[in-house]
Amino acid sequence: EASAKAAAAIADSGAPTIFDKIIAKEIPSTIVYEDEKVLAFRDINPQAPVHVLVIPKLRDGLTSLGKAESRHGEILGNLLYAAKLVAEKEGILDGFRVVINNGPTACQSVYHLHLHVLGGREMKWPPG
Ligand code: DGP
Repeated sequence: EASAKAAAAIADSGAPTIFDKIIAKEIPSTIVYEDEKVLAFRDINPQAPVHVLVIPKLRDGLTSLGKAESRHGEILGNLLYAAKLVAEKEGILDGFRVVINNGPTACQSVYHLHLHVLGGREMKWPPG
């Protein structure tokens, strides 16, 4: 736990992540939606039949949601709207979940803000 927190503190410093390589298309991914500001691609380790990650192309300091400031309102709105477009495209508008893991205690592993869009099965509440 202590070393996970230390590792997270280093990751949260703003170093490039694997998502930068996915944005640059240096690493392949299965893209579901893309526009000039947002990229959505399938999670490599899916937790539901539909599991898509939605990320801002320009991170602008948003290693995690906990770093959000007032000026990030537009980018945060763009991500949520893109999540809806993904759900629509994937045919899960009637039932889907959007998740943000923030920090090591919530199992955040990549320090480039991302939304998880999950669906295609019955979703339980509360989540684990
Ligand atoms: P989180 O735990 O919220 O930080 O989620 C990070 C997610 O990123 C995790 O569900 C797995 C996914 N992921 C990590 N590396 C890659 C990758 O190289 N490609 C894809 N498609 N997904 C990745």
